[in-house]
Amino acid sequence: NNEQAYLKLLRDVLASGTKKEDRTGTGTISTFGYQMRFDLREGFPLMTTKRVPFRLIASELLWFIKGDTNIRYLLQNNNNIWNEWAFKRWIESSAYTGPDMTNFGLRSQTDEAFNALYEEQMEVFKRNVLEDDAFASAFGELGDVYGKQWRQWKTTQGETIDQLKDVIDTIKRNPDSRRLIVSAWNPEDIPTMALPPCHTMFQFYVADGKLSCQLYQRSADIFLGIPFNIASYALLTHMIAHECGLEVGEFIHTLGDAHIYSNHIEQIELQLSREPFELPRLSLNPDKKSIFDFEVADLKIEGYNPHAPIKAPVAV
Ligand code: DHF
Ligand code: TMP
Repeated sequence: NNEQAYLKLLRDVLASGTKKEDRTGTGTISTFGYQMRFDLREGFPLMTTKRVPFRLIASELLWFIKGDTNIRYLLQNNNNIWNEWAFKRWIESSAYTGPDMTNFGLRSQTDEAFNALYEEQMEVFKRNVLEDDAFASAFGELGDVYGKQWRQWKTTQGETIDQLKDVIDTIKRNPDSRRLIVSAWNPEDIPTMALPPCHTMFQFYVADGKLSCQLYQRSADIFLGIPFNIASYALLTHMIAHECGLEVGEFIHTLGDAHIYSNHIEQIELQLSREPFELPRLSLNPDKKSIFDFEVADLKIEGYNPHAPIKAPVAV
């Protein structure tokens, strides 16, 4: 089934990846250029060989669709996946006066006393983003990341382009178009971003009444990021097909630097020792017609009975 494409990626990179150092200082095994195809009619590609939290994928995607770039909304949805990157900006700002948090990502993995201090600072940070409006607008921000580029790409004329709305309108009016593209990669804005976009640009394709989507991802954390990215774009494709009255086709995932972090290898061996179960199904609230009206409760996954979660440290 669909999950085999991902398990093959794990096996291929383990078997034939090259050792490569990286920005985070963790170390990786990496390959360049890789493609997976997921037939969305076969089931929803939420991996079953470890539990992947769909709720976090749904709230992150709705956050992109809202055009939001502040982690406050994620925190309000009990979603902590972007905290480290906002926190990094906070501790590097001149307003931060707490204990030294330099290189917290790596240090918290090896130094227990430091980790306790870090967790305490992170709790304070989260509380401030949730409760203090001024703090949230200054330090909950990730910069001009996905939501901004999808919904409000700024032009040289001082106007904005709603790429997401435009692409949906074009799918409805001119489904044969070969220009159904949304780009998050905006070179001018990269310096403002806490992390330059990993899922860089995506294209839609309509044939035989089915909507397909291909994503170009420049950098891929195969164990932690990729299962989220696959489910997120599968969900987006379903939502847009729903609005446009189309069936779903394929999700095609094209990777640039596809890497396994050196501290994820045991976890991957455990995952590869497991047999996949049947994939779940997605159910979208039929009363919501536009993707801009969906809320978390309108997106439901049914029949998901995965293996246990597998924890791994995220490279910051
Ligand atoms: N940096 C790196 N090094 N890898 C990433 O995948 C990544 N992803 C980002 C931001 N920066 C990144 C945004 N997406 C997790 C998943 C996706 C994600 C960030 C983090 C993650 O840690 N997933 C855990 C569960 C987390 C939870 O339950 O809160 C997992 O086990 O899948
Ligand atoms: P980089 O900017 O140095 O490439 O680091 C980004 C890391 O985050 C890299 O390991 C890829 C990973 N990543 C994903 O795999 N998926 C995502 O959606 C995001 C935001 C990051």
